[in-house]
This record gives sequence, structure tokens and C-alpha cells, in this order.
Amino acid sequence: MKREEMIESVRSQMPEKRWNHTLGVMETAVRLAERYGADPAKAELASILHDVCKYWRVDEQARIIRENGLPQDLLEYDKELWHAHAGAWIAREQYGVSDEEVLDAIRYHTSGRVRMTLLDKVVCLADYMEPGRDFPGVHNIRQNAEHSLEKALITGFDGTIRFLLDKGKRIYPLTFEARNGLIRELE
Ligand code: DGI
Ligand code: FE
Ligand code: FE
Ligand code: FE
Repeated sequence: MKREEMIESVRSQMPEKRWNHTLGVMETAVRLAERYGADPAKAELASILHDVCKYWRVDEQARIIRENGLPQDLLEYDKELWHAHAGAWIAREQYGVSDEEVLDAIRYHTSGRVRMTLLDKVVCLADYMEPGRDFPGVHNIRQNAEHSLEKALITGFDGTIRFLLDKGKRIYPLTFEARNGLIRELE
């Protein structure tokens, strides 16, 4: 599918606010890719599709996970995690994306994972810090991103973990593994 066609298709599946977020992630991911040596075209493609099914009904997201052999344990954790794995499946099946690096960056953009690739890091961090984001701590993430992808992402995951603790929610193990892995990389 051509870039413009994909953009129109994704845009039509979300409210304008979420589309503006997607534009912010695209722009930020390309900039981070150029800065840190990832492939900007892959970063942009993953960004376009990263939240493609965020506004699909959750039972539809769950169905995709159940019926296509995606990790079933996701269904025991927060629904916010589902759109990332379901989105990677949709990227392949409906948008014809076959690049595993791009699919992984979509798949792990919410939870992270152990041994995140450069592209995983760029997309996940762009999602945290795009210009439209406004949450306590986003300023620190942006500052850290000036000199370290890993430090910036750790700051992001720390904030998410704190937020989930405060809400009394379960935390998906990959998020801990991602944070542990990033800290190890900095040692
Ligand atoms: O889809 P976005 O809003 O752009 O951002 P995202 O895909 O990073 O989703 C973030 C939300 O997911 C955030 O509100 C926290 C929530 N969440 C729920 N459980 C977990 C989780 N995030 C992580 N990293 N790990 C979890 O276990
Ligand atoms: Fe997302
Ligand atoms: Fe995220
Ligand atoms: Fe997002």
C-alpha cells in the first residue's frame, strides 16, 4: 500500500486528536532515528501504524489476540496493552507490512521488551515524548532524549510503572524486563 493511502486509511479509524498524536510520533520518531542511527523510513512506517486499532472495540482487539495465536497472557493485563499486539497483526494482514523490525516496533511500543532493538526504542520513546504529550515528567523524558535513548526510555517506563502502581493495576512483565534490560545496557 502506498504511503498516502495508508495514512488516509489509518486517519479514518481514529478521532482527530489521536491522529494528531500519530503525526507527532511520526515526526519525533524520524528525528530520533536520524539522531541515533535507526532507519527513518522504518521509524515512520511503524509510527503511522502504531495506534491503528487503538479505537477499535476492545472485544475486537481481544478477538484478534485470541484467534491468531498472539500472546494470550495479554488478556489478563490492562486493555491498553492489546492495541499494540493487535496492531502489529493488522499491519501485516491488512497493510501488507512484512518487515519484522517494523512489526516488532509496533508490537512492543506500549510494553517494551527485553533487548529492545534500536527501532523499538525510537518508536516507543517517540510515543512517550511527541510534542502533543503533556503529562508529569514528559519534560524530563525530552531532556534525557537529547543524550540517551536508554535513559529517556527508563524515565518513561518508571513513570508508567508508578502510574500503574498508584492505580492498583497489574503490570505486564515485559515492562519490567524492558526496564531491567535498559538499565543493564547503561552499566
Ligand atoms: O497508545 P498510546 O496512548 O499512544 O500509548 P501506549 O500505547 O504507550 O499506551 C500507554 C498506556 O498503557 C498507559 O496509559 C499505561 C498503559 N499500560 C497498562 N498496562 C501497562 C501499560 N503500559 C506499560 N508499559 N505496561 C503495562 O503493563
Ligand atoms: Fe499505543
Ligand atoms: Fe508508549
Ligand atoms: Fe501512541
